[in-house]
Amino acid sequence: MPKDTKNCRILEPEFECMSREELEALQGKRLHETVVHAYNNVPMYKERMDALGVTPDDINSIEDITKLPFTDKPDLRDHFPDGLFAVPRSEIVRVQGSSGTTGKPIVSGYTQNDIDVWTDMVARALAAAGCTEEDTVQVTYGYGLFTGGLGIHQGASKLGAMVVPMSSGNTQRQIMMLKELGATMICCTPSYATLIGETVREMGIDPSELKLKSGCFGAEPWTAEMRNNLEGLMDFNALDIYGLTEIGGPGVSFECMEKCGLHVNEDHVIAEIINPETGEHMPDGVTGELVFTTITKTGQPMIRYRTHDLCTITREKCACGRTTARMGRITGRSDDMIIVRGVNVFPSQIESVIVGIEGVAPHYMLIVDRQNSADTLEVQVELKEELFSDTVSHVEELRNRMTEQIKSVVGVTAKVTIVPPKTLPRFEGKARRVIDNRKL
Ligand code: DLL
Repeated sequence: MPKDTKNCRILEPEFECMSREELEALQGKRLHETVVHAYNNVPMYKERMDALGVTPDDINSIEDITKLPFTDKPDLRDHFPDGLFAVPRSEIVRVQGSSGTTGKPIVSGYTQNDIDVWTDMVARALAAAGCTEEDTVQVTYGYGLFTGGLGIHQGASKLGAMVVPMSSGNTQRQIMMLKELGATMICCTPSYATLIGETVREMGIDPSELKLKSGCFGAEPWTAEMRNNLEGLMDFNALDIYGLTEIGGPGVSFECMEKCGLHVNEDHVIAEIINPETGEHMPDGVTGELVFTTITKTGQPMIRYRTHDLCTITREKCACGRTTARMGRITGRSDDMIIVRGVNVFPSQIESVIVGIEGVAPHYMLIVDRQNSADTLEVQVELKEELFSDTVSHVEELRNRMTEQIKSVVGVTAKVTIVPPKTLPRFEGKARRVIDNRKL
């Protein structure tokens, strides 16, 4: 794999490579300003702080952040659509949203300042993936309320790249455009990128006929094994990009070519890792729930927003030169965790087993059910075409191997079902791989 990493750029070294002391001083100052703004303009924050006996004057450095109350998704639903706006509606220039899994969407209001900040964060991410004005970026995230399409579009435009605003779907057409317009970068969910990569191969196109050199993939959890598989399919650098509507969309953090964690744009957000049960801070390197506080967002500032995403954080300097904190891959969401016979199971654990096995396609579904009061977990996997017609004993051997590995990684015995090639669902946006029939 010719992984050309020389184009990795640090767009704003004055912020991305600050010393920790300078960065924390800047964060403390911006945190204070944000808390003053939120306290004075959003009744929910004032009520919550008053209830804890905290005033904006108590918040002067990042250590003070633990004095502040948490915010969570139900707060956004309860104040839907504009109850958390901190400026008059006339100053809001955009809302973005996410569908969520239940009921009302989550929306966030952006001022022009917020759009500019977000654009800068995405531009940093794309630059780290090698993007310059010479590049053509095919944006295959959905456009609309979802932040993926417009977010990447804005960041790529800021860098002067040529944008191909495809939105998601219509895989054959995506590939035709990739070929004809010679995109050098593609941005979409990792599951959709995998489908595009497989379709490229099926169409008999050698990836070297495309000009793709890298892509920024996110909006859903994916594993290191999934990256290896994708890079093998497409012969490019597959980088992770993370974000959420409430905090500003994609670009909250991003991978550089070192591929060892996602750099948090710490001059715009403060990241904490907490114990999801107790709310206490966790030390660096220990997995916990990510919590973000925006420190430059004016339209709808978020204070200690609980993402429910689980990962670690390190503050060691990266070999790329950036000094910003790095998140490990998201290993799951605390609310996506399935509990099977009392054992916590994250879909990413199962993905790492399946995608690591030769001959098994990187597509799967997890079906949880309850029979005679006992939970059951079925893992449906596809074999690649060339193995499907293989000897029964070989297929049986693969099934046993997967069952054993799942048992040893997750601690639960799953029923592994092998289904014919191309029969499991494919996803053009975020993949939904768990079906829980237990109606708990
Ligand atoms: O998914 C924003 C985004 C768009 C990020 C494009 C990256 C690329 P939401 O729809 O609000 O926003 O969903 C946010 O998606 O809390 C995570 O659970 C998950 N997520 C986002 N990026 C990643 C990632 C966008 N790189 C929720 N790895 C977040 C794992 C991710 N999970």
